[in-house]
Amino acid sequence: MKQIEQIPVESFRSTMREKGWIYFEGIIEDAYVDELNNALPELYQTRRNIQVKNGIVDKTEGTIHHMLEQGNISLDFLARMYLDAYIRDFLDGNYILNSFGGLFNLKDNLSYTGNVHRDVRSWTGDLKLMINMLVMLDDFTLDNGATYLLTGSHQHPDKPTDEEFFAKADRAVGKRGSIILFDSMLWHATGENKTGDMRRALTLTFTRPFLKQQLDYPRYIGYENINSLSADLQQVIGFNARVPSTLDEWYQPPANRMYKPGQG
Ligand SMILES: O=C(O)CCC(=O)C(=O)O
Repeated sequence: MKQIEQIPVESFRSTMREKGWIYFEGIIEDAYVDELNNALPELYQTRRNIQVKNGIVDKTEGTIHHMLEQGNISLDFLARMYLDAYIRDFLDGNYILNSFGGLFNLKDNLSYTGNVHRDVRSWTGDLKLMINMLVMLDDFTLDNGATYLLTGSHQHPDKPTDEEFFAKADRAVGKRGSIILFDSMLWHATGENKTGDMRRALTLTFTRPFLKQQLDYPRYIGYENINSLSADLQQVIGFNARVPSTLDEWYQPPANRMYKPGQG
């Protein structure tokens, strides 16, 4: 498990409490960023074909949803458990993947992520349910659409007006290979890309294990593949927090249960 501890957990905790977001520079080595970038076009095309087939085309160009599947780089990415100690601290223990996406922020072509939004729909105050991981696969600049983050907005239930948001929000300017973690209650938006080059990112969310995932990742990966996955991967994909669907699955000793101990 790779782990770069560059910020003491106590500082992480206070920054998340006060600002709601934190920047970790230089987490992913350059060659691996290249590997991720090289893998994205094929994943995008598969998903774009379905978006188009099903008429999901309004403001979706450049968006890649649910990259996690057997046989591509996403499982390897997840297995690296980047910033695990911080996510674990924020969510108070074991956590699972809620979504694993990617984004080509294209020139003059903002996707729906350019709308001011937050990624958890319920405001739960000090009880933290979800954290976002934004992985910079290119340098993020003011010109190519560095994310807008409204510092401190995770402390307030109400949505700011667009006017207030864009006047006050900070910009997530940073280096390729860096990661921003932010409280999913923080209001944010992708910035417009005015350059000729894509601004690529991975966008993941993690939750406490009892929250419903955006896609049933254990089923998508396949229950039959569980033994090919490390204990960390089984946990983070959600194999320890499944919902039984038959009485036989329900009546099991703890070690074989679909919903294991330690999942909240
Ligand atoms: O790509 C970005 O700048 C922000 C992505 C985003 O809005 C999200 O992950 O919810």
